[in-house]
Amino acid sequence: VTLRIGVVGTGMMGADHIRRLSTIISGAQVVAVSDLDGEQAKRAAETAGGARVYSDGHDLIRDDQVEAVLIASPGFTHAEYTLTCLDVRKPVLCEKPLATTAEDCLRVLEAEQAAGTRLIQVGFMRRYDSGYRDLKRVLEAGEIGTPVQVHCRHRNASVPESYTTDMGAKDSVVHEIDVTRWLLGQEIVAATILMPRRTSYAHANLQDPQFFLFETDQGVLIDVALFVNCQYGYDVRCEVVGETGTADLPEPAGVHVRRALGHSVPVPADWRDRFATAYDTEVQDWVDGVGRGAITGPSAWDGYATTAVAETCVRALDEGRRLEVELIEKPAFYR
Ligand code: ISE
Repeated sequence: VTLRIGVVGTGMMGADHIRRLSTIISGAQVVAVSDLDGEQAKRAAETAGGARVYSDGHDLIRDDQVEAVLIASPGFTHAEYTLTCLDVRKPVLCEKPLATTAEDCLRVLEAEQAAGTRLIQVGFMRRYDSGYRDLKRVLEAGEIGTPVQVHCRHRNASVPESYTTDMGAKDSVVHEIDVTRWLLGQEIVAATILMPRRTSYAHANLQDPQFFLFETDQGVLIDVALFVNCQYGYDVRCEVVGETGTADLPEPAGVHVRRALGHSVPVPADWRDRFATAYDTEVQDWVDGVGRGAITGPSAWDGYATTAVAETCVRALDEGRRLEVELIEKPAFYR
């Protein structure tokens, strides 16, 4: 059986997912795409071998031919599209964020609970990366004892003019927020943000780098050094310090070249490259889960908790102080 999928948004991530669904994923077919940019949508439909083209994502979601929806439009549109999916009870893989405010996430949580069954998976692909999975296995096997600290680095070669200071938390560090919650099985309860010396390579509206300090409900300290104009490539690192040892996220595989008294390894260009296999595994897992009627990936609760932390970061940045994260009690539905 083939799952008929509609893809909302044909920009960078949408186009990448359409390519993936059409060439790598088994048991899926892209039957419809939508985008405000009609020309771009048409090109995307061609790469999918001739899908229907919509200008309005809500119309695509309501199309009877569409059985499941992948949302890859800009973040501020996610909540409304997800709510429409819930309205017509279609399973959805929503790229992060689930919504840009915690309040909107809560509307989605309520609608999903009212639907009575899990229909939403949020696109936190790092949970599908083999390196993060190995790291989680090491922690769960107790190999380094109880974790006490996590040190993360998140670096992008550069970002466009449209990337503003608040996106550091909302667009980039959300990945560390989600993946450390998942690695530790703990919620983040407080955030402090520091603004170190600004790089001369950042555009005028952007504070870069930024330094995040998180505290979990069990007192683990997580630091994330974000630097989105590092110039040299896409670099994500994570070290967990336990009571009896440490564990590092493995570096991506690549050919080590030693020549002319030097030694080099390639650095990925961006996240599509670094996490390509993770995205493939994520989307296949979602397609298989929908087929079985059991979605098991990152839930709407994870979408809510990460957005709530990211939102707290933005306020902590504005107010220049440590702030606690206010989370609702986790509904039984998500336990
Ligand atoms: C981007 O939006 C992503 O989702 C990437 O995974 C992240 O690493 C990057 O920093 C973000 O800008």
